[in-house]
Amino acid sequence: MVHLTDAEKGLVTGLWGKVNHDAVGAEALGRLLIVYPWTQRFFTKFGDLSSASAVMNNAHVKTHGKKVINSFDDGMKHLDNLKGTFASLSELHCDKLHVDPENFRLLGNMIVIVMSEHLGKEFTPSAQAAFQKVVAGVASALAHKYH
Ligand code: HNI
Repeated sequence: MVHLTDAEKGLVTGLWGKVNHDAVGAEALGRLLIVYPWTQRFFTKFGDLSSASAVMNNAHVKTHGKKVINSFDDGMKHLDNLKGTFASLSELHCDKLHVDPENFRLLGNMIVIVMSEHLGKEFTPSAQAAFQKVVAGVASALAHKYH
């Protein structure tokens, strides 16, 4: 269970409000598929993922990245109830999609990297520490219903 102080919550929601969510989602999913190529096995229907530029320009990656980040954004609005917020998605990823929950942690790290790229110096070490708690919390909420 992750716990954020009020100051950390203010920090993460403030910075989250400054980035383009759809762009962050698309870039984070794209990086996941490039850095950890075995994650491509879940997305064979996306078509050409044969090179880094093919992945980053793939329209399906962009669309799915937006979908994922919209859901992540929902979590940002419910930092005190991540488990409840992601309960049904946890069941879906376990029972229907068979996604290994380790992948949620990997994607969380990609979201942090892309946030850092978008925010530059504003993404201070304290901001990163708070944000890492959020992505860890989302990953553990998404893994919560696994059996
Ligand atoms: Ni994920 C579908 C949210 C991480 C593989 N995923 C979804 C949907 C949402 C979603 C929302 C759409 C559900 C629906 O159609 O009802 N996924 C999230 C969130 C995270 C996440 C919030 C983490 C922050 N998903 C991942 C990861 C993988 C993943 C890390 C695999 C590496 N997700 C999938 C797959 C689908 C999916 C596969 C179905 C895609 C499709 O369209 O068939």
